[in-house]
Amino acid sequence: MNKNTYLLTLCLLPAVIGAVPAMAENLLLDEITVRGEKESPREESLTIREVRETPAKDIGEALKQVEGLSFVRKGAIANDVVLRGFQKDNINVLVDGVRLHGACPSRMDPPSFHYDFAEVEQIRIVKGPYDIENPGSMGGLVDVQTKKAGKGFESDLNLTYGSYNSINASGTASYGTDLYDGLLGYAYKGSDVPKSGDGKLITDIYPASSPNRYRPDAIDSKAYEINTGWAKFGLNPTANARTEFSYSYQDADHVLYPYLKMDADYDRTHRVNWTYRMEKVSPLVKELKLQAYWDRVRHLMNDALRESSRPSMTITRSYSMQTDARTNVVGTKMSGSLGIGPGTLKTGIDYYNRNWDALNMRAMYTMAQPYTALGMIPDVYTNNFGMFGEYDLPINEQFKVKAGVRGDLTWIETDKANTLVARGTDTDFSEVSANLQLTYVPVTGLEFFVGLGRGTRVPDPEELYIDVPAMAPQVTWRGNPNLKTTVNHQADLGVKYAVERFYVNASVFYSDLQDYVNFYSASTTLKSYQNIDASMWGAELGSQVSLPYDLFIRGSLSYTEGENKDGNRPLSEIPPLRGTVAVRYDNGTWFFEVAENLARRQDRVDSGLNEQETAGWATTDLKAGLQYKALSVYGGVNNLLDKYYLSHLSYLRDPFASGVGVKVPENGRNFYLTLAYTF
Ligand SMILES: [Cu+2]
Repeated sequence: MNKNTYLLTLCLLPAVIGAVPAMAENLLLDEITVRGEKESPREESLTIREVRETPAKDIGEALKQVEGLSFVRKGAIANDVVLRGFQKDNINVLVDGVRLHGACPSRMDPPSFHYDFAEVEQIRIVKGPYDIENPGSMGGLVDVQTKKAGKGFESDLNLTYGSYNSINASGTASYGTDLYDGLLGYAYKGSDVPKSGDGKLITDIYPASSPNRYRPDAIDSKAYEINTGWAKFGLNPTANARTEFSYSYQDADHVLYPYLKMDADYDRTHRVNWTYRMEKVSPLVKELKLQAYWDRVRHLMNDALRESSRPSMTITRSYSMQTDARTNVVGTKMSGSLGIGPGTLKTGIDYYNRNWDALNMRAMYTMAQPYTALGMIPDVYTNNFGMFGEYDLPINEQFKVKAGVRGDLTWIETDKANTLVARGTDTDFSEVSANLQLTYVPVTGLEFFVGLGRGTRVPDPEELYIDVPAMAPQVTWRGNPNLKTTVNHQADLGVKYAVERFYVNASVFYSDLQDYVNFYSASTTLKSYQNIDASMWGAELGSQVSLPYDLFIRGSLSYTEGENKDGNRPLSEIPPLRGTVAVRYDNGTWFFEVAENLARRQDRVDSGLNEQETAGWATTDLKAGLQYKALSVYGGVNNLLDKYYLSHLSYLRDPFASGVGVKVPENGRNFYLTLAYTF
């Protein structure tokens, strides 16, 4: 059997033996029921239980257990979500519908970096262009839903300790009555630098000659230190109305990014969200929702921890390069569900404004004026106004049709100049997105899904206006102010079979991408962005099954292929074929699980960016857990055999690549133990 058929067989195994009846009754079964019966085949979810059981350091890493999702590894934390082959602005990563962007032009702080696990209740994932409630869900949506207070007094404490002295400690306390409720939370995360399977620190990946290698005193310093605090208050003025106000502050310090040439000195994030919801307003108006939010990130990065910052004639500060970046977003949305005809019309309007400013200072940019501040992102304002409507029509017991349309107006304007654009340069976009979704249930438990969608996303301020000039032979990194909107025409086909103790979910998609924003080498000394015609296709397979004797099997398989049709070569940064199969004993009191993770080698690489092939790998994870009254204990070991391996998305394609062949390996064998106590 070759590796592909082996993977496929492993994943189908649960389906084959799923017909066997079983007896277990527990939380896992409930999750299987929810996934099997309530979720559309185009949706996935991840519960906080599943996150807590793993040693994942952030949401980006935790999501890798969902089929179709993977992440970009830049260091010990701050992993960036990849949905199928889509990443960055090709997907939306929101929290409670709030648009939160990172400040770093190198995505040191992707959206999912800015909240703690303890804030999270559940993560909802929509694959494909089927979310029309938000602008830009072109490749899909990841919406993190935060916890709210229950009735009475509740509190929980979580403490995880693991290899590399990693600590994740959090506590929440809440109190609620029928009229009002409140929740307070605090979390601390910190870790030393992890080691890969060859016993080396993940910061120790540079050749001795590289200016980007860590200084001896920094190579084994803290990998990150993050403090997060949050509060949420709710008021229910009537039985059918609720208003919520939440605030969160996060302070991340000293975060190492061996993937890049710089490290983060700090990231400081504020997030405010207010919502008002009314149900059963009238026979026509089933629901009315108002939302307003604001968030802000400040980010400072430099090379102070690297050899490149050693004092010299030109390097007169503690760094040779630094970027000071900030971004903030204000947004509002009004939406309602109306009972019109036999179906429900969901409609709304929304607006957001994002400001993004990044100043770059380099000792060596010009000899005459060292450390001149350059408008790397020239104080750009992005305004977006959108309207949407989605009609959900149940035709009969077997057929359900959903159709949605969304219109967006976007204008993006610079408030500073750089060497690429003048102050006041603006670009306008107007776009229509739409989709049609058909669900067919021929018999109970069997569901077919067909989706046709048109999703759009405008170029982001970085792709349009970024400016990092350099003197040849160094590579200049420059935006392209003439970029057009990317339009994705996608077809999805899904089938799900679910009975009480088992489900299997298979999906296939094809995506035709007009004006896909591609990063490319314009010359040997210039990297920029271009619109190209591209396509992606892929498939996912997932299943969970409950067997006799409290045994459970879970399997997943994901594949995506991307093609640059203009360049006749693969798209860059597409994850390889990947799968997991896990066997678990779980009697509701304690569990034990063995999981085997496999990835095929990725040989579809973009020669235009000098992308390199990545070898395949297999790792084994073990975990166990025990629940005793209010106390839960989880522990495990990941990468049991201490394999040295790399994810395909573990190095920067350029122009700030920290050296050819310098990749950030995955962690070697690592242990963790979590204690969770709920009052
Ligand atoms: Cu940064």
